[in-house]
Amino acid sequence: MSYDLGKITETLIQGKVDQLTELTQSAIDSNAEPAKILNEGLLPGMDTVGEKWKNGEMFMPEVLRCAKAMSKSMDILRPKLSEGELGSAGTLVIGTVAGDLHDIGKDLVGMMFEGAGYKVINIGIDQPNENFVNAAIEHKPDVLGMSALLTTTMPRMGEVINSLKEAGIRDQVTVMVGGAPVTEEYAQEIGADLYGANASTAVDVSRDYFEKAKN
Ligand code: B1M
Repeated sequence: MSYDLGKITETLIQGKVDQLTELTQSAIDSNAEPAKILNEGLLPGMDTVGEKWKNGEMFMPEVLRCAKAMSKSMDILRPKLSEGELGSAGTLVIGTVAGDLHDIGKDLVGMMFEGAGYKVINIGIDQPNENFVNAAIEHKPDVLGMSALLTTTMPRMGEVINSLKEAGIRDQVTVMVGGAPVTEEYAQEIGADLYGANASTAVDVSRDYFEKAKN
């Protein structure tokens, strides 16, 4: 049996969910290294999807299909990847703030981070402030991400940041905020480190931040 990582990349970019799942499973059955399938098959595909979306060559429904295809393949790979392989780029904890049930954008952000090599812990929707703080303590993520889609729930993000300060761990985690009503100015006002305008730029902003921090 043989496998073709280029075909995996191409099929992901085309958003063919079932075909990508089959190709991923067949690569596993052919004894391909799971990390190789991820790093040389799926991740380059997700990078291209992010680029195409940013350049206006792809639209939201297509991106969502690609993200779904990626996610299904990750379901096959995840149990076979070691901790180190899965989170080679870092860890993201992400959730939607209390009182807010919107999850499509948050999940897309999570999937794009996963596509960029992050281990992603998605704590879900309508998460009380303390759940973000507890998740930051438990998982020690590189990035703690909060999503809010309602003007009425945006203030929860600043409250979580204050709770992180009170817990004495504010300087141990990079906070990213995003969601349709959230702006760069608002992110600064509440003391977040990073603002993600959309799922693709969220990954870029985070990469740039950690690159700069290294130098
Ligand atoms: Co709601 N809703 N909704 N809704 N809903 C909006 C947000 C609204 C703008 C619609 C409108 O009136 N035009 C409006 C908010 C107004 C405001 O506060 N300014 C609104 C309202 C009012 C409500 C209810 C109050 C309606 C009601 O019941 N009267 C209610 C509230 C429920 C609650 O949360 N407590 C409600 C309910 C719902 C549904 C449950 C029906 C459904 C959600 C389903 C779900 O998520 N599973 C829903 C939907 C679908 C929408 C709209 C139509 C679409 C949201 C969406 O999924 N967009 C939305 C109108 C709109 O935005 N056009 C609307 C696609 C998604 C990919 O984009 O979520 O923006 P988005 O995410 C982007 C970026 O924002 C960014 O990246 C994502 C990908 O590019 N991003 C981040 C998001 N989080 C990020 C985090 C980051 C970084 C980037 O770092 C951590």
